[in-house]
Amino acid sequence: MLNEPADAATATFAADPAFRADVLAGLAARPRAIPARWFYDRRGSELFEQITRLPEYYPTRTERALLAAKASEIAQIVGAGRVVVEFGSGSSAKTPLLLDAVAPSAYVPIDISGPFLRDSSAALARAFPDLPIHPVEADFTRPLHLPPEVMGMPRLGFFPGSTIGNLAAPAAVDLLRSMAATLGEGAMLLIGMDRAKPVDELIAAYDDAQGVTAAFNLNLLARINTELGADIPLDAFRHVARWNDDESRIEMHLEALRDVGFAVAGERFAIRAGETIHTENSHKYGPRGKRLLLAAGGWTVLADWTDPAGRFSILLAVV
Ligand code: AVI
Repeated sequence: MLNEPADAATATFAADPAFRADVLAGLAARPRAIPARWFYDRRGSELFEQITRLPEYYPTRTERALLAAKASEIAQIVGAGRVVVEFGSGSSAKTPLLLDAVAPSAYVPIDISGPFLRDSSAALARAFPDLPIHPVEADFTRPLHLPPEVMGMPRLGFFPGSTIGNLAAPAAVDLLRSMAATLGEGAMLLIGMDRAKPVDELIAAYDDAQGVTAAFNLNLLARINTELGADIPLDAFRHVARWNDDESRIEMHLEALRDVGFAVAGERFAIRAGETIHTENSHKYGPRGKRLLLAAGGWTVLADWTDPAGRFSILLAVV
């Protein structure tokens, strides 16, 4: 059933116009696709934190162990006294490991979510009372000015989690170039990149037995309903994770289980049974692909560390 017009109007008015535009354009496109960045409302961020602790989701724990194992090697190359600039810092869960290792002169977490940024900065300030922390609430995908307090200081960018993998190559290259512009001449970048591996391991990581990833994917539809005055029946869709070998990526989709019609912000859509809405790409890299991507983004690789099982890599690069 459609929402009352008054409800729809109120919800539409309060919604982020970029969210509204992406959803309406994405549902009208063929194939239908909505950018993955809209997963992360409060509930979506909570579900993602749960995903990082799932037994099947190897990236977070593998990257953390690798960072801990290579901390002193990283510190040797980076040297002390750089400003650590973390892109999309979120809960800053891996940050203490790096801050302990590289003895930075300051820490600049950048995140689009103000509340998240304030909470994680406060927690880090308690753990590192002598470290100057300058949070920046901003969209890190565009070049931005760092706080005046860190002007002229050498920088180390930190971009863990293989978040780069959520972008197709052209957007990933743009982001790497934008990071180089933000960090400036002589900067270094420490970046996590997930590796290609057997398909069954990948599918398990993106379609876990407890259904947390399914809830994360379906939460996008719940968010559309709440924020855009929509009436999408959630039970008409199921979570699908599939491997796209040509593109070397896991894709997440929401597949219609039956023919379904609904309205979003007053516009009507009809989706046939079996049709999907593509909601996320998570690219997995081979040894050369990682370096090529960084090179295209203006970065020269100085070091490339991989865990013993070959699941995940951390690369250090210089601009
Ligand atoms: C944030 N990003 C790196 C995660 C990934 O693995 O691509 C998002 C995610 N999607 C499903 N599970 C985790």
